[in-house]
Amino acid sequence: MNKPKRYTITSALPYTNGPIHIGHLAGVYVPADIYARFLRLTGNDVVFIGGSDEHGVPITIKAKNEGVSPQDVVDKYHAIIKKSFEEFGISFDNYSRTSAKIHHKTASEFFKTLYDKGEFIEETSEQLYDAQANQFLADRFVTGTCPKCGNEEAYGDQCEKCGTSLNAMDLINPKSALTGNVPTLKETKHWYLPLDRHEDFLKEWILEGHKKDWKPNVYGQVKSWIDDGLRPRAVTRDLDWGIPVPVKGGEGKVLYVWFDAPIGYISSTKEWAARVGKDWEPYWKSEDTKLVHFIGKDNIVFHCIIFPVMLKREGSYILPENVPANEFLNLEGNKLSTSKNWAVWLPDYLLEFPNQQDVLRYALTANAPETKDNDFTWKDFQARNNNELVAIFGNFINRVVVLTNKYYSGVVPKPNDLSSVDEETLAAVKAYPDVIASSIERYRFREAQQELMNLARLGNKYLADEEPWKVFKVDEERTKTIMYVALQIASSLATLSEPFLPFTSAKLKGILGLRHNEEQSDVVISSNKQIATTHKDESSNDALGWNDISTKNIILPSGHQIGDAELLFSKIEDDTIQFQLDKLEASKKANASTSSAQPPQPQKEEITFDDFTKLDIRVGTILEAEKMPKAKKLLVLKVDTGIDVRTIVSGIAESFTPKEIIGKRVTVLVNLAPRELRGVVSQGMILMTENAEGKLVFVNPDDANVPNGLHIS
Ligand code: B3M
Ligand code: ZN
Repeated sequence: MNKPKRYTITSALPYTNGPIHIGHLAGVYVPADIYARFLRLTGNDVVFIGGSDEHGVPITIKAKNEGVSPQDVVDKYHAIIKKSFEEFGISFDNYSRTSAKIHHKTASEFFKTLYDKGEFIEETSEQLYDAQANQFLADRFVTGTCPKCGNEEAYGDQCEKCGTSLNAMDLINPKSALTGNVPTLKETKHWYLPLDRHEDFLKEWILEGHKKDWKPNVYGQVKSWIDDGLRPRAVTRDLDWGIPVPVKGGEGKVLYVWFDAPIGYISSTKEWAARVGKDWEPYWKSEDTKLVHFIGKDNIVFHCIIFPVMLKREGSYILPENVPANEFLNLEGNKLSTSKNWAVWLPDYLLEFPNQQDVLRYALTANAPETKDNDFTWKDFQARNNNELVAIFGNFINRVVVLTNKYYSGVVPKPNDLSSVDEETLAAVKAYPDVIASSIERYRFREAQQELMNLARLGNKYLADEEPWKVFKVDEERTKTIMYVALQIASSLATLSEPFLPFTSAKLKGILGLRHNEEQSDVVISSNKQIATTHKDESSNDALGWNDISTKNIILPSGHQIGDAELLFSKIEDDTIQFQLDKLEASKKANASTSSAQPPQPQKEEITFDDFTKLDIRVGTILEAEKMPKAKKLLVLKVDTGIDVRTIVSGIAESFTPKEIIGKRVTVLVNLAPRELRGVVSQGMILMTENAEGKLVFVNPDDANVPNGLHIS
């Protein structure tokens, strides 16, 4: 086994403009967590860093759309994201946020250091401007055609289709994302990081130094950018949300979000170190620390080119040892999309699948987009659970625990002479820690998890071949040996599953009466309920470590008392899966109708709760309907409101015949002041909206044809 090392593991800081979904989990957080847990279990000094990315245009746009301040947006989503990570068992040592004071200070000082060293170019030039919105257009404020691949929806800082990093001025046919206007040009001053000056460094460090150990997808992207020639990159923006530019002439400007966000890893490390009483500097500045960034493929340029150049030019930092970026995860054949609600959201999953964190972790790792884009389907999720976790892992453990309780009241029996099959089986078990470790160390988490399942398969096969339930009837002594061997496999699984299935591992250790090393995991079990806690740093004594599985002669000694059987996994039924598929189908319908309808009208002026309670809205039934004489649009209705039967004149005659609406259930505003229309007093109003074709319909949100956001009038 390798000598223990110091590791700084970072995971991309999610933008706080929405909750976490399975794409984030599969691409970044699950692999990073497996890696961090594994390294802790193998005795390394690990800090696993996370935090929220709270600056940048996506936040500002979200705030504008919701009519709230950017601070409101980040507060809301930071809390949601942080909580869902905790519940999902992502074992961050620290989860910070880029609006934190310590981050503003760290990022500001970093900029200042580079500025003082003359690392920036200061330049005034014409930039895209939206005169109507009174706003310079960079990053996601502007879209246009990518000059490299022709994608018409490229952003001002990056084309998500081909991954190219762009400057807003590079876009062909740029369009303001705020107003849809064609931008004009206006002069402004910015500071640029001259990446072109650092090509030699990047070539030597990555193209020569990391050709072998970086993933081909990462290496390939980086190589193609360097081969294309790098250009200076603006690191400041004309925005009012972000970290103020801390130098003269920077008034009213902020740091580019991709300048400050990666520094967030450093600030979060500082926050952690201060909390646990450690020195943060070795984790970022000592040559014997391994720095590893877990990210999605759209973040490669920032982590492999821009941030390393910043670190290098600052002068006192180490560079990443690896950046194992993943490709993208799709959902049921379509690209994940926050705006189209085409996603499986983590907070929803946690509510709808209580105590089943490990099932999602397992399915995402089994299908991880490590080398190419991959697809998540609910059917696959169900199959992974039912055919693998339940049928292989769970089944093996259950048989071992049930039989041990049945034959020996839960006491591990004393083995007799081992047969050659026993010897081979135990030798095979001992090989697993190294096999799995070797995959994890090469960032092949799918392969590693498959090996873990192979260990469970080995256990199942051993039981199926040795048939202790039959042997018990004829040879009790031999049965003891078989059960002893099977129990060794079960305890190995309890330990080796920890990085992948932390909740299951903790539960299984509980069942087997194994000590759960809290330093190695942050999951505790209390009376069947699974809770994620922040892990403690006090080490405990006799918990089984990763390497003990290969080095210890006896993993679970004879005489040791185990607990009662408890199911580790349960079958997921078809209707559970159908419910999820129906939810996605509903998103699809909502999208189809929203895109064909007019864009939603802006929200009206805010009202107080008291204003709202003044409205008396009831459900009613139309009892009678007839045309108002000489009025094309009006119908005279008799409506049962539950309080009374009243007359309401409604302007819906062009959309409905009287006949088709008799008996219809409707929503009625009953306390609207009576109005006389052509001599008939109307006592209330039926609430209506328009469907995708612009036809008037009754308010009935179950009607899939009614898009969200339409005015009720
Ligand atoms: N917030 C981008 C993203 O969520 C960005 C990552 C920052 S890592 C320093 O895709
Ligand atoms: Zn492109």
